[in-house]
Amino acid sequence: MSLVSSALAVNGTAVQATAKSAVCTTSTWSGLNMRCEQPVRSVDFLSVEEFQAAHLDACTPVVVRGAAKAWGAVSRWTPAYLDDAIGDLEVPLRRTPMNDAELSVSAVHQGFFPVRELLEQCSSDDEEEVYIPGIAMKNAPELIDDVERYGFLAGQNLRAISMFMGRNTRCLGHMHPFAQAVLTQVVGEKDVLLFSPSDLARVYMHPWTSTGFFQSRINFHALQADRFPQLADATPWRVRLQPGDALFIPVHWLHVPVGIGFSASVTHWWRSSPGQWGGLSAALRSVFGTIFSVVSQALTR
Ligand SMILES: O=C(O)CCC(=O)C(=O)O
Repeated sequence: MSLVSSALAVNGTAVQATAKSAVCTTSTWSGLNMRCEQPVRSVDFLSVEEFQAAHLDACTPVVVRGAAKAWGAVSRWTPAYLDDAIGDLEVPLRRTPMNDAELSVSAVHQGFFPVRELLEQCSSDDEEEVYIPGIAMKNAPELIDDVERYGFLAGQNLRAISMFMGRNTRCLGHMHPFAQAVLTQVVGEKDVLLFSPSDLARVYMHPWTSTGFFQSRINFHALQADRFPQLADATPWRVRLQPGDALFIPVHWLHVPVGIGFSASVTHWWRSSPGQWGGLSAALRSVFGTIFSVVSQALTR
C-alpha cells in the first residue's frame, strides 16, 4: 500500500547507515560547519548506575542501540494500525517554511487535523513535510501498551510520554528548560543534531523575554550560515536513530530532530534536578524565561 511504501522512502539527502554507526553520514544539515563534530556515545546496554553517573549527572547524551526492539510499537505501528487506533484524534500539524532563515512556532503551525487525514497526506507521492509534534500518550490510550519502560530509567519519576510522527519531519531547534528526555525511534529513521548547553550563546536563541525562550531562531533545515556567523564556533553533535534506538537528550541540550520518510517516535519525560543542569546561563534562561512566559500568558488571557 502507498502509506507503507512512503514509510520506506528516504528524502533526497539521506544515505544508508548501519545500525552501529553513531554519526550520520547525510547532508541533512548541509551548510553547517561540521569540522569539529562530536559523535554521540553509542552503547548496546546501559546500567542504571552508568546512566546516572556518565550521562544524567554529567549532562551528556547517549544512544542505546536496539533498546526498544522488543516493544510492540516497533513491530506493530504501521500507518494502518495507527489509523485504526487514533485516526479520529485531532492533532496539530507543523510545516517548516524552507525559504525563511529564521523560525518561530507561529511560522510552522498549520492548525489542527484528524490523524487520519494527516496519515493520508503522508501516503501522497510528493515529499512534503507532514509533522505531527508531541501527541500526549494519555490522549492515545489505545497505543500505551505498545510502549515499555527502560531498565536504565528505573528510579526516575517518569511524568509523561509523547509521540511524534509524520513524513520528512523537521522539528524546530529547541531545548528543554527543566525536563530530561529519552527519544525512542519506533518507525523509520531519524537524524538528530544536538548542541551542548555551553553552545547556547552560539545558536541564536529567541530572547529570554519571549515565549520562544527555549527555541533557536535558526532554520536548520534551510540553513543560511552567513546570517548566523557565531554558529561556526559551535560544536554539533549528530546521531542517526534506527527503529528501536533510544537517545537520551539531557536538559538544556538544543536538539533538531529530522524524520526521514515516514517515521514515528516516542519520548519519555521526567524532571531534572538542579545538580544535573547545563550551567548558569542555561539555568537563568530556563528560570527567568519560564517566569516571563507564564506571567505574559496570564496577562494576555
Ligand atoms: O522527534 C521529534 O520530532 C521531536 C522530539 C523531541 O524534540 C523531543 O523528544 O524532545
